[in-house]
Amino acid sequence: GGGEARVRVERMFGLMDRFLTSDLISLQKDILDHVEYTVARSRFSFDDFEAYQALAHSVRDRLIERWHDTQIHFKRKDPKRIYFLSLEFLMGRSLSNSVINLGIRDQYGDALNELGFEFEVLAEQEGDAALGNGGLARLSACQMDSLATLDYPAWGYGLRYQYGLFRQVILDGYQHEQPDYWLNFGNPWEIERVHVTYPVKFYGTVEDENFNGGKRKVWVPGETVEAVAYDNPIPGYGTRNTITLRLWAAKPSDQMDMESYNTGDYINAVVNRQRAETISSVLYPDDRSYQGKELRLKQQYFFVSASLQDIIRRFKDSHSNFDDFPEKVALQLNDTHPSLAIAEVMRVLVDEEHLDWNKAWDFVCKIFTFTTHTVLPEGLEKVPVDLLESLLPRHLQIIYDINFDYIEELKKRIGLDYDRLSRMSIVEDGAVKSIRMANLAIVCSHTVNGVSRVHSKLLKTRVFKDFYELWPHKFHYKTNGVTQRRWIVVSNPSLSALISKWLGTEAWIRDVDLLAGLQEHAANADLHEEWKTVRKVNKMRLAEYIEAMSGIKVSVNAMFDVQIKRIHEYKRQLLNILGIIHRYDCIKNMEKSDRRKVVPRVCIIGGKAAPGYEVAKKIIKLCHAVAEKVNNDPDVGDLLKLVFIPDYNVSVAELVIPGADLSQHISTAGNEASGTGSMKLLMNGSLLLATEDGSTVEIIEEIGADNMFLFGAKMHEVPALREKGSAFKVPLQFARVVRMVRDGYFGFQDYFESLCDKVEVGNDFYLLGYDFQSYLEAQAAADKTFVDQEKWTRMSILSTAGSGRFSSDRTIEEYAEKTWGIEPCRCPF
Ligand code: F55
Repeated sequence: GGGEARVRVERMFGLMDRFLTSDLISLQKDILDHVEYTVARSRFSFDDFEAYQALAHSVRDRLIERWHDTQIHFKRKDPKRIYFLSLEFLMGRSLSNSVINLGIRDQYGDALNELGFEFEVLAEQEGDAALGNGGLARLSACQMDSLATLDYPAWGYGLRYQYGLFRQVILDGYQHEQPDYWLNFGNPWEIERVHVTYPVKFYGTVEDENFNGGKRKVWVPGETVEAVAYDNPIPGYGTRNTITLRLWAAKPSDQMDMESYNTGDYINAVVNRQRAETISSVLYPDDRSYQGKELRLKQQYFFVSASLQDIIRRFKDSHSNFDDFPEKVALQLNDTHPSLAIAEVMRVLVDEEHLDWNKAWDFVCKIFTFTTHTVLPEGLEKVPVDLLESLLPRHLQIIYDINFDYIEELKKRIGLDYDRLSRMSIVEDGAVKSIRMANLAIVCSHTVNGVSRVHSKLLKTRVFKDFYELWPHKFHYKTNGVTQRRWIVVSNPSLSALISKWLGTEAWIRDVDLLAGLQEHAANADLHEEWKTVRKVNKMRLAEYIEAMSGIKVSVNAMFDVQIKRIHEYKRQLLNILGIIHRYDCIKNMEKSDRRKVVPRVCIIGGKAAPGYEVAKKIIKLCHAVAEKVNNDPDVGDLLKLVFIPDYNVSVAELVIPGADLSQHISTAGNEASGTGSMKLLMNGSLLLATEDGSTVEIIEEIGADNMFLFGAKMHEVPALREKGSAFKVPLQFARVVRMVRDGYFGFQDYFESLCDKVEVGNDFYLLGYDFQSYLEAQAAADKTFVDQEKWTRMSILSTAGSGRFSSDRTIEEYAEKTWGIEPCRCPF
């Protein structure tokens, strides 16, 4: 037996080429082999898309090798692992990011050139993986990149939606939504694990069962759906480590509908089985009015249950009992969306593994950590008890039991202050009795993190004040960050090369603090010239895209002013548009001879409105109506253009950000928990026009207020200003531009009426009127600076130089050391 096995193993090793090599010939041979055998096209006849597919498969092969080695290494070392649970990951494209992190971008470029292809052209063939809405989801993606790069033993878990975030189509200036068929053209970046499946159960009843002379609860579920794993390898940069993002897809289970086969209605039974797949069919657009929907709750539990079965199976593979569970497992809740995991861990440990309730509770309190991304109390998730009771009856009981023990403890701590007790309860006894998911997450996690310093302060003083007073030690923050691999190296290769040249090293790609080394060259004339050239080329690329998308020709000598983010009232795209109307109005009313003094602008706005968010949709329409007027006015010409970029997503961001001279982050102070777009733009040398909100407060500390254009009410002033309502005077110019919209100057008078009402004195919740004057002043300062190109360029260099703190590498290191208690586990080369 043993001898035969050895012979077999030796033969297998003899047949293996060891690892794939990445010299020119090997890459070309692999690409052509994939053209012929994977894509099944002739190697003498294939188009750009097929070339992309083959190229992607050759990269995938190289990812898989490292990924296997990493997983074996983790298994052998058995370190404490971090499991990052998130319902959203906004990965964007994978090709460029992968070859850069693998360190073979140049080799691929050369290999393709010889075959008559250009890497960049093929990279454009890839569609985005858009399994998320906005900042929260892109943050997860950046953090996965940092976890891999910093060698942490980490797994991401999420849902493999069949349809990602809707595609935005603009017709006559109105937003329409279309499904995102991202899987129709295949996905080379995932590995289907047909054998990694788990049953996930729903509905049914809870029964009492005799056990060891006593009683215990057993859940008798009514429906079973199968979760199938799809693994997405995430390569680190400058390391062999390649970690896993495991996404679950729903499939009908073998156990489903067995009886109905006997009814004779076989066809119906098979057709009905397919309904199981709806669970992972579509991503919910960030839309509060959708709270309390059964499908959403099903998605949450489906992904939580499958992930925990997987995590517990992995733990049991190398442990014979649960004693070490909290020493080996950390579970990170990305917002409240996965917080059913808390009840699920209790259920599995108590009902299935037969641990004592108190022991299980002790584990829960040691393994869960929670990060919240909102400042709005009304943004907090609530699940109606009726819904939970029907879908997950045992989980509801467990949540009630947790709440009972917790409230008893609480009474001992704070006495019988019933108002406070009811505010802090996990169960809300309102018109609709419901579960407060944030309260559940706070009670059961050992750490609650905010995403910026001011966000954390708001959590402590307002949103979660009661909890902070009870457990001050639980509350922390980790200022968000973004990965410089994607947001400089992938998306802005010429700036990347320039930075490496002036720093004399590429080490900043792993150690972003080195960017500060640019400061000493901030006044260097040679650097200025090269910096301006890089920026100009990026603007030309963006200008071409704008013309292709919208037919609008823009001048690269104009200042490119961008606001790209989800459309929300609090983010105040409306303030931007009203400012543009004011600019237009000024140009119109000027002496012709004065127009020469106007600094030309291209205003670029991009972002999606949630499908049910009427106000946001009206803002998009207003943007188009104003653009129509401004862009076709011969009095204006190149002095002002307004462009709405449709279907803003990660790959559009990669194009727009490097071409931005100025970027706007103008939320009403106290509303943006952090904001991460600002960090990407800062890294790319865009100057910021911003309010003192979320992460901008910390950006100011890094680059100094004189290197940006700040305006607006401060956070501490906002509550009083809202109360005062009409007590402050709104500038005449503001009244005038609102009036222009109201009077139909841009058409669609009736449609815009309600939008105008929203900013009328007394009704102006987001303080557009109050901030308008200082907004215009900040804009004027930006114009003035732009004329002084030397000053502008210096500020731009200092922006990049000061962006080091906003790398997700720093954020992840803080999480690892302070919150999760994990250590790097580096796979040897
Ligand atoms: C998605 C789904 C639901 Cl149900 C609720 C919210 C969201 C969502 O996309 N939130 C989101 O993106 N929040 C943002 O998170 C960023 C990362 O922390 C912050 O920078 C940003 O301030 C915050 O709005």
